[in-house]
Amino acid sequence: MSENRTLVMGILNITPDSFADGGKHFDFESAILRAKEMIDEGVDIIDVGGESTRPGAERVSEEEERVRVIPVVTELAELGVAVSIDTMRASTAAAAIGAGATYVNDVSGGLADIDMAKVIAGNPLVQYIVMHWRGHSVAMQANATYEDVVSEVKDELDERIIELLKAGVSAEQIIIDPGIGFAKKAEHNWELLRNLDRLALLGYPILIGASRKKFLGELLGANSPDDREAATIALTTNLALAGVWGVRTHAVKAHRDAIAVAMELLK
Ligand code: PMM
Repeated sequence: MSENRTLVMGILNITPDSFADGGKHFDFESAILRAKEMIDEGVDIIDVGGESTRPGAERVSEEEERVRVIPVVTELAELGVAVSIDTMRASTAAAAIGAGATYVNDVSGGLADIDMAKVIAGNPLVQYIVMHWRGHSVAMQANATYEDVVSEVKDELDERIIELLKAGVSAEQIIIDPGIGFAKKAEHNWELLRNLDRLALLGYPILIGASRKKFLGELLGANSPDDREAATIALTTNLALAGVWGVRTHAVKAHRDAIAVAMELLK
């Protein structure tokens, strides 16, 4: 899939309330239309989510989540694009894998559902994105306290990895993500982004989800997520230069272009 470049994971939120694209692709037809646009723009993986994780968001029921995501996962897998399911629930992950998803993106890194590790271990061809997390959305900003954010995120991810390996997940399945904006203040996000080489010492590929997030708005005075796109592209260029495995973004073409520039600079 890649020529050893950073991959673009395109965001497809089937939710009424995600911060940047909530409500835009809430019905099946508009979700598929948006996915096809992303495929035309060169997306590597489409990340389908049915539950908003923005700070303060309420959880959706298991049934509602499945009704939102499974038909979309099925259709996208049939179109031949790599599909990731963004879920904290083992049952949703299992259903999505059955429908053709080959990545499970779990913002809780397995902490929200103890059965998740079993599902991942039982599907050795599936890759598992283990994000750093300190509790559900309603409570998460209260947990944004660190002495040394880079060491703590690294150690907490390491604990998750040890548990996953014990449960039978293989090292080749694991991708790590520091969880930009999840129980983190702007200064924590920047500190992590400045020190990805320290997270890389864990020995796993790194995914970064910074697209249009609030810390970029705080830097620029940009309240609207759309006004944070240029800053997101600047970040992608640098992340590609730093050799991250993937970026999770709303726009696709601009990020493929930024990565192409970075690859040329690295030659
Ligand atoms: N951020 C969001 C949702 N899912 N998954 C990973 N792996 N990393 C992230 O940073 C991440 C995520 C929240 O953003 P959204 O509301 O735009 O989906």
